[in-house]
Amino acid sequence: MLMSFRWYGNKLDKIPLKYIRQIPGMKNVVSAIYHIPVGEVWPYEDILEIKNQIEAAGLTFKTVESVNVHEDIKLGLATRDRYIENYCITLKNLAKAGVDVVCYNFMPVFDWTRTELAKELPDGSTALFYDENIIRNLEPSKMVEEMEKGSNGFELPGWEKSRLASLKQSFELYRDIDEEKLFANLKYFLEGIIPTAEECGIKMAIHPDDPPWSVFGLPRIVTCKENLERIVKLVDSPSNGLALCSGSLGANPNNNIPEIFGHFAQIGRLHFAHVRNIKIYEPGVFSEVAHKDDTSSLDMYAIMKALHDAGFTGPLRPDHGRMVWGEEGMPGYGLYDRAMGAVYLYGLWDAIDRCSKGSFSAK
Ligand SMILES: [Mn+2]
Repeated sequence: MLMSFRWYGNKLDKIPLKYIRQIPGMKNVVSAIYHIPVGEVWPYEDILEIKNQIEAAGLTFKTVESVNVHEDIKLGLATRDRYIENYCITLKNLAKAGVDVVCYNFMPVFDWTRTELAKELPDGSTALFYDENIIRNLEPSKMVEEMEKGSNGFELPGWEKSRLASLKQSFELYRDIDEEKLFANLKYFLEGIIPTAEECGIKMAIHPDDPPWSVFGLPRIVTCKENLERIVKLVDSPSNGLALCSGSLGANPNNNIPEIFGHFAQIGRLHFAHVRNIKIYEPGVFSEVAHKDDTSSLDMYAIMKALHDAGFTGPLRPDHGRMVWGEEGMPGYGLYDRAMGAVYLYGLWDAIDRCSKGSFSAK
């Protein structure tokens, strides 16, 4: 397991790399190039620049989240081939800079969705919150406004203005796309990029839909074990893998998270792990919470144990955190609670690892 932390680059992220370096056990940074429009090639020089910054801070840059997939690819439009070609060039440039895992998602129009970005929890901290009852009565454009209002002035990943400019038109384009068509468009995309990924040693990792069900009537397919199994078989290659996210998949209590993580790690298709907790209040209503408290719904120990038992060596990050201790930052991406989460997971891993060896002596 390679303990990792997401960082948005020194223009967008106010957390300095030297602080990230001070989190015990932290080794690797997950980042991306943010100023290139989706669908265009990431220049090698730009990748090298961020890699050099990260390495100068004593950390590695082996993992990218995300190289976003152009909407024309998800829609299966004739223009998709140009964007797939560009995607392949970006993969080659990333590999040349030493990146070996690339995360992406295949959610139509919207990325992750929440109804509140600073829901106050009983201890006074705030966290991201989702209520299906609110979504049901909300216009998508109103949703975008709410997200913008709660963003603390940050441009939220997945909610970039450019992406949401033509919302109405996007919904119209998706009117004829059902889940089967979306699967077919994903297969076409994978057939286009996986040979290049194989060639240059990149492992692709698709992130689950968040939450893992249809939102605003749009199709969503990265939602459950059955669909994940189907996705890794769309192109049967070790380069076609998953970025499993406990908080995303876990919002549906029918998903057995430790079992799903263990299974895909064992068959060599888990390339990236996001491990965080949520509390489900009722079906379709959940809050993000601390990695461990008395009320959380997911068993972090069981997830880490499943990864350890499978010999998982890929990058793992604490994913989102709450806002605590008066910190003001990008919702979900403050320093303090993510650091606490990372250290909790590091501690679990340490204990599991030592127990598995029957040796309790400190190294
Ligand atoms: Mn995630």
